[in-house]
Amino acid sequence: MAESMVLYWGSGSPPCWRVMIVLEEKQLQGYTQHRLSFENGKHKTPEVMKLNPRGQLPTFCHGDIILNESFGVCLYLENQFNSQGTRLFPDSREEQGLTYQRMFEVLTLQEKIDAIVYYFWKVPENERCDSALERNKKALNVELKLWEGYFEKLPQGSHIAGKNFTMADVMLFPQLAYAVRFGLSLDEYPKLSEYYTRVKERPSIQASWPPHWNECPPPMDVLKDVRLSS
Ligand SMILES: N[C@@H](CCC(=O)N[C@@H](CS)C(=O)NCC(=O)O)C(=O)O
Repeated sequence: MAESMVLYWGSGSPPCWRVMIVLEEKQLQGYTQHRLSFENGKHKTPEVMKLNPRGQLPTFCHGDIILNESFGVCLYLENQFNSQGTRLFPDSREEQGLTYQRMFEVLTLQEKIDAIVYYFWKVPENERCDSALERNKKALNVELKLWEGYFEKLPQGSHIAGKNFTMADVMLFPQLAYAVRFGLSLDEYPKLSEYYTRVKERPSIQASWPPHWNECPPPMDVLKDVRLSS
């Protein structure tokens, strides 16, 4: 089945990583991969633009079906391969509700991380405003404390929506790892830290770990003092 799948992806992109984790969890290894370089603008080639007019990654094809929103791809794969590999939505009403809630909340976490990382990427040094940056760091600290609080209410060793790994973890883990890559220290968030260390070892995460993270040091550590912002 995976032979009729093609994934265009970029290393280190949390949206691409989500899709790759689901492909691993659903035992859909063997799909065709096109790893493209953002630095060289390979995500804007006519081949990609034809599939995704926004020129963004991931872009995914399954036969003649094209999907280029990471949440859409993940939900499609879970529905199409429901009984294969890991079931990513729990049966119980409570855990299912929590899974939906947390997986979409990750978009808020992503927004708060991006507000800082993209600020450094896009705004030239002489145009940066310290107070805006400090405000964004405080907002990220508040957001991380919220996630820390979610784990405090769960039994030790839980995933974000309960005992098992779910679609909410598929969304959360890459975002957390991305923040760590850009300097976030989890020392002030012990539950998140424990979760990060444990889930990092999961086979689907290891198999899809961004290859260039193993090869190159991070280009910046802009999130290093977020925990001190309160
Ligand atoms: N909503 C999309 C966002 C995808 C996205 O933002 N991809 C980034 C990489 S993380 C990208 O391709 N950026 C290049 C660009 O926007 O030109 C999804 O979740 O799949």
